[in-house]
Amino acid sequence: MKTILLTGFEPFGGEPLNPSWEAVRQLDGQRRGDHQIRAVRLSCAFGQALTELEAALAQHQPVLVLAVGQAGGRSELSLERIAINLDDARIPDNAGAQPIDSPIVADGPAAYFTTLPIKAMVAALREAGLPAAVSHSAGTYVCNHLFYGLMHEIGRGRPGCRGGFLHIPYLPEQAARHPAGTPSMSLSQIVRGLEVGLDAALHHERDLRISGGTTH
Ligand code: PCA
Repeated sequence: MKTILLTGFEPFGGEPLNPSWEAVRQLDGQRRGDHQIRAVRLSCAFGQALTELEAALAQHQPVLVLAVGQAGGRSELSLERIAINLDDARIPDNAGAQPIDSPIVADGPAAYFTTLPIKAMVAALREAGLPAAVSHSAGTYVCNHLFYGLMHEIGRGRPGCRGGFLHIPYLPEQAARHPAGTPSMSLSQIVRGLEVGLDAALHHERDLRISGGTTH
């Protein structure tokens, strides 16, 4: 049976939990069609997260990887289009490292694009009543680092594997501890979003030609 690898992160930045791990862990062991889902929890640490990802890729040999991370303050499920070759940490990671303006892969390309059909995924999510959008920046912290490393690793020797990154909002219980107006999404909606998004990714070998662009 083919494997889908989902990754989530441990908590960081003083949060008691990370919704990315809380969501992906619920799908561990489940099936989507003829694919089996495996969920792995990664450290929120530059370098270490990639080492753990590479071990999971070697162990599970997935045909599809969806890495997931918390993007506190965002209100939608954000399908990331592009990973850039840059670490610039606003806060130290969980190992205390705070790289500033460092390349992730020396001599690597400036950026990689996702190989998931993100437009089709966004369309399916919105059809299912879940707010979703294409995002053109995964930031410059550990999530972008992991996304870039994932696409670099796939490009180096995993031709049958497609990969991408999903940023998700805070859970309501997290938003309740932040200033009024901070957006959130329930865990059940995020988990449903993962299911709908994965089904769309499995269904669409090629992406839809519909606009997901922005003017700013
Ligand atoms: N979000 C952080 C790193 C881990 C996570 O869940 C980010 O967006 O970079």
